[in-house]
Amino acid sequence: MTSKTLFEPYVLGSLTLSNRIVMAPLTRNRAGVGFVPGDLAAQYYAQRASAGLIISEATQVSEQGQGYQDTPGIYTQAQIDGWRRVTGAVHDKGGRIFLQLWHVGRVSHVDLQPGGQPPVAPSAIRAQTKTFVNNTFVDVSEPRALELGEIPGIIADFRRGAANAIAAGFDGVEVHGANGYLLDQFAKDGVNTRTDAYGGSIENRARLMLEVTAAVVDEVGASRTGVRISPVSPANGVSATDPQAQFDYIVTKLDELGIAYLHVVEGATGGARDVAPFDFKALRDKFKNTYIANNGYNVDLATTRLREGLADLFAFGRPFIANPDLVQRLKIGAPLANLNPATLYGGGSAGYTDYPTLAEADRA
Ligand code: 8OZ
Repeated sequence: MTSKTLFEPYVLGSLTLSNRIVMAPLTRNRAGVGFVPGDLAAQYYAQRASAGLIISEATQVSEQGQGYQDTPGIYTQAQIDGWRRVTGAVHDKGGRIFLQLWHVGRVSHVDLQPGGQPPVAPSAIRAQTKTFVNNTFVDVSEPRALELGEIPGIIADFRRGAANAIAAGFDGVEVHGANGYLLDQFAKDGVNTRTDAYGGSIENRARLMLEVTAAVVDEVGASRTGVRISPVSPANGVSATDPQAQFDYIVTKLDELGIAYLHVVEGATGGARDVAPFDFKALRDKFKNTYIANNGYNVDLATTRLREGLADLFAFGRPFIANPDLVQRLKIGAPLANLNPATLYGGGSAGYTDYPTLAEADRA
């Protein structure tokens, strides 16, 4: 045991973070025309710049990669320019920010897809889940299976997204390999029934996530690359018969790529930590760089895990929404404000940039 605390600086690759608390990626559906993040987004992220590291909301790498209304992209010049204002505002406050690179795969709707086409997936299996489109929650559309010849284009989209993110001033990028989106769909056998090089064996199912990560590393460098996984999360209808073997393999290979961090959703995303038996320590032991732990942490649990050497950084998601000064509140043991679920997804400043800090609340 050591006496490390969450509130001390931490060196992540070439960056020094001011503390060990990470703002997890949070989808807020407030991008403007052209899926460009606007001034409110810059204000929202800057308000949360006291996090040791911010990971942006999931950001699609292509039109095809979009699954919900008004989520931002990172494939046009206007999007790069919009994000540059966000990164500038965060850096001006002394914060650090990575962009999360996203392709939703089958979790989409024809109304969001180029030419009204079906969403793409490893296999033509519809997700039992809903998406938010045309201002309402609807069932996702029936997907089609990606052809083998389309896979290089998907990898190229992630590569371009990574390059664009660096051009927009991000400190690095996180590959979204979690929560039942495209890369997690390929990794999990309940959803991937392919018989080519991207399905069947553990190695084949891991291939897309690893090839995408290798391309991103090649583009922006391993020290600016992280990957998020959720081995046992049933999010968006995925399932795996042997997640331990699947993710032991994936993490071994991610370690070989030398990426800066591994970000693990431990349990069901936003739900029970013990949804299924899984040895997360086995992943930690296979990965030598930074391990970011996520899901239902509080200061006590995070500090215990830190001192046991089970994680280096701790990502908090929903608590950051209503507590822009979450780090300070956790540090002094102040009460946390509750978020308003009605303003989570979509809308304007209400429930986005109007949650006060403790000091602002005291003055009011
Ligand atoms: C909530 C609503 C829409 C998307 C994830 C990107 O779960 C998401 C997401 C979360 O990773």
